[in-house]
Amino acid sequence: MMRGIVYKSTGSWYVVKGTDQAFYKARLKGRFKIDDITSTNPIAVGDEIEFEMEDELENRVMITALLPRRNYVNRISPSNRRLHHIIASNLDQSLLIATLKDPKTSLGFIDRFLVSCEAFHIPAVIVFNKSDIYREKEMLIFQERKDMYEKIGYRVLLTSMKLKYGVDELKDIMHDKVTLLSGHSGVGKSSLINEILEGANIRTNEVSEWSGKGMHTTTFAEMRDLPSGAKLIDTPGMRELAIADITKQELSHYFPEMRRLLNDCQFNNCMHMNEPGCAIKQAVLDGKIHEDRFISYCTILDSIGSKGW
Ligand SMILES: Nc1nc2c(ncn2[C@@H]2O[C@H](COP(=O)(O)OP(=O)(O)OP(=O)(O)O)[C@@H](O)[C@H]2O)c(=O)[nH]1
Ligand SMILES: [Mg+2]
Ligand SMILES: [Zn+2]
Repeated sequence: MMRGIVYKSTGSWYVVKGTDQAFYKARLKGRFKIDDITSTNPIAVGDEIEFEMEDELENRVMITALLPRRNYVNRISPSNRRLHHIIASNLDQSLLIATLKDPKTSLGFIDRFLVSCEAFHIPAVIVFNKSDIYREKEMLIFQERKDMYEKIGYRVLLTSMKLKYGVDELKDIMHDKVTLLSGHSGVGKSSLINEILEGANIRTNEVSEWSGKGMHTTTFAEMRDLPSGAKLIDTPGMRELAIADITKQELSHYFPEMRRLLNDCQFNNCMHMNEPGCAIKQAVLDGKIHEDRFISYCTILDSIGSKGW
């Protein structure tokens, strides 16, 4: 029996790196026990696993057990809303790669992402990439967003993979850590890894003209080692991020600027909509909570069904 970490998962086969530092192509043992039947994938990138040699000549192995996960991020499966898909596990932080142009990342998407990270207790950093194509208008929006998010405790970066701007700061942030890269298709996640990991040569693609959203170039999540010992996980771009497993009641706990004020609401089950004596709504009126963040809160609240989603 050997131990290792999953570096790539296609759903039907896997790449694992053993503690011997060698890479193996792996599949799941036939009767692999799945405890969590609401997940579409029993094994995800970042998982620590046990495996056995299956074919020594071809370096093929069989995954026999999954070790407990420290944490994970998931999203609702696009094909079945009752199931969720585990994107990656055992993470130290999550970088949201956003863009203000070609394609445009909406504020709503950023806020949903931040809520997910808060719910999973994974620190989040927001990176605005493609600064080289921002004009005055976009730079003003960037400055506004940076102020808004920094005020509530998130780190915000401006980068350009084309001009290699901000790369050192990124390397600094990633040092020693397991970092997940997320964001829409075409924002530059794979370009970022290519830039940080010279010679990585991950396929990237022009953002398609017709949709403005980009064609998916990366199709499966994949982990890469950095010389510093850090690990970076590239993921396929996501168009939509669902909030999995969060109830209406707990949503405001995942907005840091609201969390601080929750005890001041008159009702302890206040959802900050029409209740009297609501400290959150007062803070919005006083300009202490940004209106746009409150709008995101309302939109997400509305999208959560009575069962959590
Ligand atoms: N102008 C400009 N273009 C960039 C920058 N970063 C990436 N690009 C371009 O944006 C396009 C998409 O980049 P990718 O790295 O493939 O994007 P991705 O996020 O990995 O996309 P998916 O794999 O589909 O999720 C490519 O044509 C890149 O060359 C940047 O900082 N500035
Ligand atoms: Mg990619
Ligand atoms: Zn309230």
